[in-house]
Amino acid sequence: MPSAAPAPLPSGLTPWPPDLAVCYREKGIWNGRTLGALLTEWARAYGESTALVAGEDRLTYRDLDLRADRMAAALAGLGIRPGDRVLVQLPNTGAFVILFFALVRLGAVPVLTLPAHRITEIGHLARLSEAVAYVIPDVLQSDGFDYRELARAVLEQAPTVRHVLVDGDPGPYLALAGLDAEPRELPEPDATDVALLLVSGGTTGVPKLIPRTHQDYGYNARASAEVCGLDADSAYLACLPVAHNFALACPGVLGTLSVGGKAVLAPSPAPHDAFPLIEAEKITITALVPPLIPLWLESAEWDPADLSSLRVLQAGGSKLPEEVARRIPDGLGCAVQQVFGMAEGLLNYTRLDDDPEIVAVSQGRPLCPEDEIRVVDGDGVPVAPGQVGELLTRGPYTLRGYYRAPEHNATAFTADGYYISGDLVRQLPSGHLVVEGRVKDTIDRGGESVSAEEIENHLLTHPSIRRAAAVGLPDTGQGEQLCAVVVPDSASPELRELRLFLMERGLAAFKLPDRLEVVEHFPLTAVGKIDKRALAQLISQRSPA
Ligand code: OOB
Repeated sequence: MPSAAPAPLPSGLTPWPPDLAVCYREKGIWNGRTLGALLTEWARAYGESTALVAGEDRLTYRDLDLRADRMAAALAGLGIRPGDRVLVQLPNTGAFVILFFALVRLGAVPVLTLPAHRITEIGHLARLSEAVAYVIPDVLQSDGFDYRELARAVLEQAPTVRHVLVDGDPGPYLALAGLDAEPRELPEPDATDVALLLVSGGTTGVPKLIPRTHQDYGYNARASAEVCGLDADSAYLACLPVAHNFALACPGVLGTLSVGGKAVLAPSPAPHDAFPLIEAEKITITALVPPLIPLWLESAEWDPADLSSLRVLQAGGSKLPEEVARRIPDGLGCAVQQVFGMAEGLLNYTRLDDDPEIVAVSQGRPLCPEDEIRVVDGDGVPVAPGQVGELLTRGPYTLRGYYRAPEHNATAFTADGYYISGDLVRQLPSGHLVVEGRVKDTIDRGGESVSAEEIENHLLTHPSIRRAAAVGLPDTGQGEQLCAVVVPDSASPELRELRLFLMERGLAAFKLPDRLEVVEHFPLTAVGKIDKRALAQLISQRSPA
């Protein structure tokens, strides 16, 4: 009989069962180090090397260590205490990294929201976390959005927020730059404590918070750095938001710092921002979400920037089409690494020495030998090897419960503590996983459930379709209509021709699209994945052609 799940601690962490905790410690996966103490160690080991480059900021390891200490002292002076939650909504700036380390040193818990979040998400997260402070930029150059206005709305909704700290012109609030005080002795948090709260990446429902402990997140960064072959000569470019797990710790900024490398922050993943940094800083590795990669491939054809330092392009966050994966080595002159990860924990990587075929078609295998995975059918029973099923997982850096979400937790985990991911996968004999879609990303058409992913893969084989999504639209007759939404390469196919094309590929008639819609761009989520919900909404506002 599986034992009942341990109850959440007052900090909101659902602990791992004692026997597994012992195992993770004995294997050295959990090593008792806090994230704040790690920065001290790195500063001792790599003192004068460049740790961080962001805009005008260039910080050595020693600078970063000192700046974090000074900010931690100032935050303590404001009355921010161990265990307090602080909402952080900063773009890719030096201030983000300094603040992150200041908070974890203090034992205060950063809630890492993304710059694209707005009042719906931030208001909810502020109330859920009962945050005592909210840290924002003034105005983002890219879109002119004024976060001080957002702060006003947040203060109305979340009475626990006592301080708004602004990187830039503070308006009526406090300037983050003013948070500077003589370093002082601060009690060190415990490595088993919650170090940070990540925001779940789902595109449906309200975001949930994921507690990550110091030592589980430290492992996440360190083991990822190892799998990516990072060392002191590595230069990582964070193009994606650093508040997202991928760019923060997979291996991201933290993994790079753990080996004495240089972390460079780009203001955006647009080639005109990223390419000059790759050239100037001799970037060796970076990470993108797949929708951005065709753009990089196109730009690399004419952009004069020298990208020859780049060794590895990590692709993750959503499925990388096989055809795009195959174009990367020639198009960008570097290897591709597929990363199938989740803020909840489990990370899968293709390895740098994997057969290129596996790298093109799979999304990697688990990072840690202690990651446990099961692929199950709708009844929770393991499927036959190689068959598609839902991925369940547990392990040393995978959550055991969302933060303050007892009702959701009752259905999001199995009785023996596996996280029910909602991802459909099949496992290759090598152990690599191929992602086949989401459990709920199906279109219910005339009583048949059609996988959106399956249709998308077929659509992408059409020579004039560059990007494709299959969405279900309400239909009184057959439940849902299957709508193919495409970004064409040049001239778009007609619906009739597309149906014929798919039929010739041997697709069953009930899987053929009822409707075809052409768009210039797909709406994207805060981190740049295709936002299916927004897409379906957009299309349902158009009248059928
Ligand atoms: C990453 O994390 P999240 O939390 O924003 O999103 C997780 C979900 C997964 O459950 C899966 O549905 C999808 O995003 N996903 C992929 C994928 N990587 C993530 N689906 C297909 N292929 C992939 N390679 O997205 C994330 C976290 C750490 C590293 C990389 C990505």
